[in-house]
Amino acid sequence: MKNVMKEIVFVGRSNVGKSTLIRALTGKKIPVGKLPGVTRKPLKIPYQNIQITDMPGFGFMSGASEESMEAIKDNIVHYIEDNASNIALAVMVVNSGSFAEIVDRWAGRNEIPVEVELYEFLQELNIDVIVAANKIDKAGNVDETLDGIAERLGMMPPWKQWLDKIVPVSAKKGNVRGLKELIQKKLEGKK
Ligand SMILES: Nc1nc2c(ncn2[C@@H]2O[C@H](COP(=O)(O)OP(=O)(O)O)[C@@H](O)[C@H]2O)c(=O)[nH]1
Ligand SMILES: [Mg+2]
Repeated sequence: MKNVMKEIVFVGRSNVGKSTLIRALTGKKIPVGKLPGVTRKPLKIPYQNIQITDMPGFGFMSGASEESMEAIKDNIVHYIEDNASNIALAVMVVNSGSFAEIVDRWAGRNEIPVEVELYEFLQELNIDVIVAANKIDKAGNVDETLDGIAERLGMMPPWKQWLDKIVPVSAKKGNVRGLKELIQKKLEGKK
């Protein structure tokens, strides 16, 4: 075995709460942005015997050009490709309240949204992905919201069939136990 720290990458659109979530999971004070796009480079956070990587957020950012948004996406893809052998797990963070709407808007233009593309890309690389449905504190009907997310990622509802793939969280309220347990379980399984 190579003597390098295994890595968990956190990916997601800007402002979905990646940094807040990593802070809630690890207790480490990492920069949390008032403005989207605070995390521009992969930020490496050592945690226990693993490295957590806070990836730059992709998608729309006020003040960013189309090219720089594309460049961020390319950076993420290259980073993941280059480090695939070391990546034990990916956590894709989504904003529960807007995920379905964003996917549908893109689908209406016959386009694939970045997060769906990334989700498929991770699967192709055989990287295990957990979808962290964040800001669930703001969702009206929790089950309906989670069904909508699962469905748009190709997982047939009800979402409860996919408890090892999708987990509701509220990073802001510190409600992240389900995710913590799932991460632990997946890492154990990989030993
Ligand atoms: N209501 C709610 N707000 C959240 C939650 N998690 C993060 N936020 C807020 O979302 C904003 C973006 O969070 P941040 O962690 O910087 O997002 P990032 O760009 O994905 O790293 C901040 O104002 C957070 O306080 C959550 O679970 N619920
Ligand atoms: Mg961030």
